[in-house]
Amino acid sequence: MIHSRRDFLRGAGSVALLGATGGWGPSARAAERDTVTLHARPGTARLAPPGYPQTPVWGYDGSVPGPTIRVPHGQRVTRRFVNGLPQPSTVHWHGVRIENSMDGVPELTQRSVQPGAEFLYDFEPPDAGTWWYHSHHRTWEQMARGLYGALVVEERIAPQVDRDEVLLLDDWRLTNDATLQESFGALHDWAHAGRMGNWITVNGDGAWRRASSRHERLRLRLVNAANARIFVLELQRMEGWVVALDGQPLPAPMGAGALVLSPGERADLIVDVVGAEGEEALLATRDREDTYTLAAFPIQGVARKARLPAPSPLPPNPVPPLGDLASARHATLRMEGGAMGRMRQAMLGGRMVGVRELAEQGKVWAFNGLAEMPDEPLLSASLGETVRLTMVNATAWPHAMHLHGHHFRAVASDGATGPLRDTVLMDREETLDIAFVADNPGDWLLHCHMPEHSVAGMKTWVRVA
Ligand SMILES: [Cu+2]
Repeated sequence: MIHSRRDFLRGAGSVALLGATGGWGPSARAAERDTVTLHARPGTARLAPPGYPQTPVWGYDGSVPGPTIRVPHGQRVTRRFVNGLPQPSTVHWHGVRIENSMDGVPELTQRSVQPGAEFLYDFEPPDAGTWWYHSHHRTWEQMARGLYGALVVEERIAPQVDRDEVLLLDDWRLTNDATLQESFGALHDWAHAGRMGNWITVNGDGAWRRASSRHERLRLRLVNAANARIFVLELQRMEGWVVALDGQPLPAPMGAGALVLSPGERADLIVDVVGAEGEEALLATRDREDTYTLAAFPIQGVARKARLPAPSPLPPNPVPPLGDLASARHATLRMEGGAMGRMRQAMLGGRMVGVRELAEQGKVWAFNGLAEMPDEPLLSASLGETVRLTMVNATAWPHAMHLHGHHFRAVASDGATGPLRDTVLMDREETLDIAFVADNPGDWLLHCHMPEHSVAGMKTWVRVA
């Protein structure tokens, strides 16, 4: 049984549907029969080093990561999602400025897909770039079990590189026999940094390595697929540029020095291998004083005598420019709670509840004094309107704030704007203004991308109509 896009959606979600019913003529039904499946199911993965058993995981098509979906810009992505899990699930296409009914958020844009049921995801990504997909139901468990993969939309005119590698970074909380620690939903994680792992993988491999050659040019598409780990990245014996953040090209490539990638974020790098033959070029991460290799590129041979010239910027995507910020629709989002926080009470189920009882109900954070998904949106914007949000992190923890369906820019106090992002890391006690053009109709989630924080109170939504 295929759940069509005309499936019941609550509230204003149906507004977005009016435009989505046109594709269901006879030809669409014929195409549906040939549609590639994306099958969420239990599987195993060799996450731990040789000598350890394989790890039972949940993966798309049973693998970690799921299949990399690569399409040329302008082509539709069509996948028949089949839920072979023992729980309901949905697929969220992170960063894609997608039509609302395809966004994969349970109870906001679609009903959860029950075990054994299916849902047809069918959309044309408006932007070229590096995107990814992951579960959006019980994300704190399902993403940690391995339900994620990459979605690459190739530029019509791609930069000249010798190789294009997608590197999905993740960490896992493994036991000594390489099974996942069944500590999903631990309130201690929810109230602190989230579910931090003890074993890091790249593309599901704890020792990812590929041969390279001197002066070879690589495009590295980095995705932070971890629940909670903030990766501080560095390159060794590779030099180059960041050419895109969160899938959106930078107007000018910037030096790929220190790079911080919080959960959900991506960075596209173009790098040259500059080490000597016999050395290893490395993508590494720093954790306090330690440096840990994520991906190794042993250097064998010479690709060319000298480095290639610096790359041109990637072609920009059709994201509308911000309107006047002084007259923009404005809302404030105050983030509270967590361990070592000052929150003493919050609204839950229509009444004010003290922190002890909140914790008993699995709620330890709040947005604007509310410890659950609000019935009313944080703000309602008219289609095409510029929106400015002031986010106040009044907690003792960093948070990776993610807006669905749109890309935004940070706005400095002098009015200067940053690069387009769909996720932004906010430090403890930081206040940050972001602005975006509300050009995508529907109901859109705004939440912390550390799923332990989101489920425990850090989510709200905006309406664009
Ligand atoms: Cu958070």
